[in-house]
Amino acid sequence: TAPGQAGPGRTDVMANLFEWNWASVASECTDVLGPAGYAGVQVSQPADSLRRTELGNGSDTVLHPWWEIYQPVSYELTSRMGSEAQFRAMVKTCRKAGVKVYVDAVVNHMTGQGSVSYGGTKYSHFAYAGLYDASDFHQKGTDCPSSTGGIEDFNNLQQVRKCELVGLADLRTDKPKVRNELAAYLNRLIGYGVSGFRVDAAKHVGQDDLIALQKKLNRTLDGDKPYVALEVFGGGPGTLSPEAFTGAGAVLGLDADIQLKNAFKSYPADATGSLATLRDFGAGLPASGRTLTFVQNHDTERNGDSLNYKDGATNLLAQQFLLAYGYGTPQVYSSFAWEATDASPPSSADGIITDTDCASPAWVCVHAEKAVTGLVSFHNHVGRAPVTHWWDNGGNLIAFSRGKAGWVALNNDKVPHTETFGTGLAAGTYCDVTRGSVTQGRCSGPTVTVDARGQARVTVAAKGAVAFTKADRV
Ligand code: LAG
Ligand code: CA
Repeated sequence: TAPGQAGPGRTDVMANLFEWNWASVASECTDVLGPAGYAGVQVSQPADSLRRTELGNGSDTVLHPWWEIYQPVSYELTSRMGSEAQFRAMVKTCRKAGVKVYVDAVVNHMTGQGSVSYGGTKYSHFAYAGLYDASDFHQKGTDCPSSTGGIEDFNNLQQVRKCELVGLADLRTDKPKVRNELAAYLNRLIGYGVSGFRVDAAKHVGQDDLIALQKKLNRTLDGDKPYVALEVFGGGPGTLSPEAFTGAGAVLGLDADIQLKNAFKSYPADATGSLATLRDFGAGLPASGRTLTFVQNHDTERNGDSLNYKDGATNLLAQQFLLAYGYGTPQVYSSFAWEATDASPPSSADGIITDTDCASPAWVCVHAEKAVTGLVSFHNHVGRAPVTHWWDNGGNLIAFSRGKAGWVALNNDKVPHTETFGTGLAAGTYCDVTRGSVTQGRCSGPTVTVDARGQARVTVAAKGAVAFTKADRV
């Protein structure tokens, strides 16, 4: 099931508040996400995880890197983000604000190191008190054919599924007991009001085990099947490709974010690609209804696959395009600022993540930028109306309508452009939602006048956009 309407006037836009603590997610749902029209929020891996107690080798300088959370040690919900009570309160608060909660679920593996956790779970490698023992994990030789026990060949089906991903203990997801433990964990979250999951390392679980696991899941509090978005990197052959997983869930748009980077900022770094290519955005990619799309996530913002917040106005413009165009279920990523790729989120000395402060340079609240919330509203208003009136200058100025419901122009050049565009909208004066909004019939920002032929003469600022829908008429 695609993530549906969560509240009045909402469609499917999700925010991804990576490594925000539960208290901060809750207040953001009430203060920003709900009012701005977000239908959902993805939150970080909530199960108890590794808490490092010492630094590794010389190049290792961060005690509590962001990736500690990808090493679960039990399904207790005490974590860097808060307590189980805070998690439950957050889900309740978000649902009340009309925002559904989607959880990042790690089902492929348990921790690969350490013996200390945030919640105090007793564990060692392959032995997790009261949960799993060595017989619940794939083993080198018998199950995993690589010499090291790790995945050495990412195009080898057996290695990808049954060897260790970066040394993380690989669960026997084909074993009934393991499936039952995983289903019990996910059903507990569903019982707390969670609406679905981003499935970490889904490629390494495999289609059959993912489908079997989903058969054990309950309906959500809204009576829907949980929405499932599978993390499957592109590049793998056949069975290992994202397209081959769409029968087991939606997939993350991990090729789409590469294409967005290439359109907005191609190699070499100071080149700009061309937005004109986006006329066919989605061509060759998994079906729109089966894809969770984003400009970046926590991996790609660091590994160079995608744009990131350091791209500033270019990043915001790409977010605006994704929300306007209508390929995939759009998700907007907001997290903390970083220099080193393994940096910790703002935390206490012992790794507990502190409250998000969008006014501090330590956090980057892309989802709350007016340029972005204006397009969230646009996306909700135009619904499924088709892309029409496509216009481009062959380079980095594009414009299009969504049926008769809305019109947008985007300029990725470093200079402004003025053109006469066919908007497909009725004659009238419209509020540009990238900079203003309509209250009591007045626009708080600039307006655009559409004439009787549906045409408008518009100046689109350098690295800027203009957008309005038929609901933004003043
Ligand atoms: C994912 N999707 O499939 C996550 O999106 C990605 O962020 C996770 O890797 C990975 N799979 C496992 O859940 C991250 C870091 C890794 C980190 C891992 C586990 O990118 O660097 O590995 O989380 O915390 C770290 C060390 C490794 C070490 C491993 C096991 O960097 O050197 O081998 O821990 O001890
Ligand atoms: Ca596996």
